[in-house]
Amino acid sequence: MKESILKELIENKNRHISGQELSEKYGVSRTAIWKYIKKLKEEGFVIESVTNKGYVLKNSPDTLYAVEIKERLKTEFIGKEIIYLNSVDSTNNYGKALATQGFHDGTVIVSEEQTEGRGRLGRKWISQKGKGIWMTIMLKPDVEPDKASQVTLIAALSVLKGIKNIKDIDVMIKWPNDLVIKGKKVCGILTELGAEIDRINFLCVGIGINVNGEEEDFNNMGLNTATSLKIMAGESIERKRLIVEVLEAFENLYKLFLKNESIDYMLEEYKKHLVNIGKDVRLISKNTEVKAIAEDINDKGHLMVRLKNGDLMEVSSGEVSVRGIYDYI
Ligand code: BT5
Repeated sequence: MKESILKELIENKNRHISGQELSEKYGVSRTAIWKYIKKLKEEGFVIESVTNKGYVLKNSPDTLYAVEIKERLKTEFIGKEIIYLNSVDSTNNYGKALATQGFHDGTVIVSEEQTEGRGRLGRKWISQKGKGIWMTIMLKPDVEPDKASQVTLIAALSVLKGIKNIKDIDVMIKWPNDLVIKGKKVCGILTELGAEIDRINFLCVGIGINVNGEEEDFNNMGLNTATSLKIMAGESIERKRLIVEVLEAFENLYKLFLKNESIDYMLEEYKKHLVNIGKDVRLISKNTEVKAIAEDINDKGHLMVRLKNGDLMEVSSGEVSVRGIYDYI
């Protein structure tokens, strides 16, 4: 109900809407309407109330209510449905549960905080309340399961484009699933797959972006390898705007992927922003560790590395963990 009232206020930004009108429309008392307005004000919405005229929205805080994101979003199907949560264990967990009930292709789950945010291989993803974007895009791509990992690269480039559309900062992609600024991690992506041998049932593309976290927050959490856009840009970034930019960029790239069943159309652009090329990497699998030099990304989204003996080897993100000697993890 609170979100419905907010939707009315957004749609009627140019006039006062009376408590009477809202109470008739939603079949609740005027006192109930007043209580929802009070709650919204407590959350930081600036709502002017004028006797005998009603309410008008003057300003919004940096919350991520679905109605406010949808109002700005110009996409065909990504984010047409948005599930907004105040708190959740993990938006990817929520997405996987949703997948068992059925969902609209492109549904986005976004939460103000995650209490058990996840990275890859059981690692933790710290997701401070209100300071970042913790969201999952739910997809049903009609492509073979072995192409699913390419969606991680699409998500990475979308986040990069979204950030750059707002602020020209020196953000780079670290294959396969990180974005870094000056060697520190600002975004991580976790793509999870529900599939049969030859068919994808669903894909959860989890995206975590540190937007307005402070230097001391990360230090206190022992995350000295992390940074935020605010730290790097020197000013706060509006999270809603960034979500809109990222989802719009994602839809454009993802539609081309579905059409071509490949990411070759975006490889050139992707590689321009890659930190890995020419860097030493360690390929870590269960019992072995091999040193190599990253040379290229191929059209399957795999990393091509040059081994010490001169052989070129193709590495997919699922097979081994690639860690740069230069980096932090
Ligand atoms: C990732 O894993 O980078 C994937 C992170 C995906 C997070 C999103 S948020 C929405 C969705 N719901 C989820 O539950 N997850 C997704 P990985 O490459 O394994 O990196 C994990 C490592 O990054 C940790 O071991 C820490 O060292 C570091 N880390 C944890 N929290 C961080 C943060 N907020 N910022 C930067 N680094 C962090």
